[in-house]
Amino acid sequence: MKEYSDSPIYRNGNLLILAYDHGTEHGPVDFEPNPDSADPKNVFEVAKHDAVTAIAVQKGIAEAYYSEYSDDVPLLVKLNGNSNLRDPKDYYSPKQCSVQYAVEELGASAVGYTMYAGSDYEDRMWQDFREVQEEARRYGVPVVMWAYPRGRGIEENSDYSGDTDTDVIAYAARLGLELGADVVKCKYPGSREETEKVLDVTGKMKFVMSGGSKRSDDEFLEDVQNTIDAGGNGLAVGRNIFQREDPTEILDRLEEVLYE
Ligand code: FBP
Repeated sequence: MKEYSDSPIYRNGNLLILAYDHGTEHGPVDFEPNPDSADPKNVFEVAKHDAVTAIAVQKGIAEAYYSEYSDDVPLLVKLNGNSNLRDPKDYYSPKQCSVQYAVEELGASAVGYTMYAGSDYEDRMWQDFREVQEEARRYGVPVVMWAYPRGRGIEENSDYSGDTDTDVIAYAARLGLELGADVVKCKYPGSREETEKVLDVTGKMKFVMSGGSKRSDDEFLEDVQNTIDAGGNGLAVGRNIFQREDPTEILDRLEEVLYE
């Protein structure tokens, strides 16, 4: 990992990535609670809030919309992704974009890559990540690993209770450090204490919590506060922002938790 302390995706060392790749990962069903969120322009408008340090989108959304917002929010291009439509034998997330294209053509300040550790295809993903990580170093942009352990290796291992087992999250987070990510993004393990156990093994790498499905303001803010109190650096969040009709209030509160 590298510090990249002057990267625009950090504010006081912390970050809030507004994740908006759900049209690939989950499909339009995620826009139903707030139909305005189906139009990327509306979500780019939300990303202008000072609490947001980067917006994470796939290349097609970046190509079509980012030029209008490049003065307002740094861009993180999600380099791989997949849909929920197919029924894979096991999890694999193919690359659709190179770091070169993301930085030179789209204006990215950072790149993101989903790693499904525990899948039958983990070895292919390690190879893909290696290319991403080394190319990102050449361009001097931080790499955020979406560390999502899942697949047969975890499902069939009786030592683990699933992909939110703290040991599994900690293992996946550690892979981020070992493989050269600058920020690792993990599922919330359920409490401050469990988050501390994960952070015990992530070294100098930054750690952000994944937002997860929409919950009440208080429940969501408590999870974020616990992450910060445990020593984490923020969050990458989608549904808990864009599924709210007016996300300003929650972003104001997040700004206090993350940066003040
Ligand atoms: P949310 O805050 O909505 O959970 O978004 C974070 C994120 O990592 C997105 O980038 C991604 O689309 C989604 O979660 C994947 O969720 P999962 O694969 O766990 O269903």
